[in-house]
Amino acid sequence: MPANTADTGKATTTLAQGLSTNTSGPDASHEARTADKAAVHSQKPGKSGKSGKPGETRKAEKAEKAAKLKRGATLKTRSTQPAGPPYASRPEVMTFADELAERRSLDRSWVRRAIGQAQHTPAIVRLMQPPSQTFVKNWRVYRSRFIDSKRIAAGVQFWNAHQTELARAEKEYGVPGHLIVGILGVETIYGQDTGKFRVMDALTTLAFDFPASHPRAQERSEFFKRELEQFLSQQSRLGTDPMLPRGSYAGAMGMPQFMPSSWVRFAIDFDGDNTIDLWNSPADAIGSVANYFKAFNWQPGMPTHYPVSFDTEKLDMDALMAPDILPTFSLSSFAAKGAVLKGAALQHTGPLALIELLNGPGEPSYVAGTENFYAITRYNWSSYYAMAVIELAEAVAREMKNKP
Ligand SMILES: [Ca+2]
Repeated sequence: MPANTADTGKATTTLAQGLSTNTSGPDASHEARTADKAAVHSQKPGKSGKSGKPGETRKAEKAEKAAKLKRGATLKTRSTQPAGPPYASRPEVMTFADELAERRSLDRSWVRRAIGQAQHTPAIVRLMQPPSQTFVKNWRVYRSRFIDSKRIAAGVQFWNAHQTELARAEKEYGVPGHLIVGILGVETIYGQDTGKFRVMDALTTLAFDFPASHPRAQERSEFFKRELEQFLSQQSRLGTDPMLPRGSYAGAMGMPQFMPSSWVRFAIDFDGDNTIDLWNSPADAIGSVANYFKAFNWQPGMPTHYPVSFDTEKLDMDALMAPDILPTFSLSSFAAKGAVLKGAALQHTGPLALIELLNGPGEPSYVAGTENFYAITRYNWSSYYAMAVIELAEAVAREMKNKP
């Protein structure tokens, strides 16, 4: 999900969203997605299995937890089912449809029919709920959902199968193949899980029924209205049925989980068949991710982050954390505030940010993030997401080296 801003939605995305400080994603795409949030919440006691005998409840909870972890907190078909009347019965929604048709010069009845058929989907609203007050981010838990032997093996397989396209993307866009492998692995396990919600249901539900408890409900709701508009414009242009595409609960689509606005701006045809297919063409997905990162100022050859330690005498944590993930500090100002770098980091020329990853009740983890770390957070606005992408990319690359 790229770029854009917002809650993007795939499970993964979701996850990220739950954990991130800045959520939002390629368009929200990634507000990251939220999978994590769902998974973490689902593990809280008392959240599930409220009916039935106590013993059964515990068993059911355990089974559900195991199943959720196994599938990366991905939603199953059951919860993707819409409920309630279609949006055709909501006058303000139909007014929006008329205005959209006017703005975009689309056929009014076609737009009304499309939006009118979309159905309110409670599971989507639930997934977009902000985390509870007591929710504590936990990088180790987050990481364990994305860096596992199954996803690494899938990454190796994907890399071997698409070496040519990955190398071409790197050559043309300056974006390393392993980063693209990391993104596609975290987003959808290389297309294995591209989301089961109808994009129309997701976008319409979030445009008109975004959970009011969210601190940025109004902003998010406007965001999804714009995404809905982009999606319908695109579907109209392509002459396709807007009710068919499926994606994350936030409407993120295909192998790279692009939100509609990211698709329109950054998706490319990279296999030369004159169509852009982010669901079925790994080459198009690879080229589109590379194009996305190039647009967000990926700098070829620059590391994403460096290890950092602290000089407690000089340490000014408030100052170091103030810019959050935005790279701001020169090497000398970083050092003056007590952030200690070593080795290759001392040759770095661009600005740095101190990235803090909370570990629940444990000690936080810290790294010095570069502008390329920041670029990854433009895909999904979460430092946890970015770190998971980087670590999956590195793990797959190591495995490739070990088993050529
Ligand atoms: Ca293509």
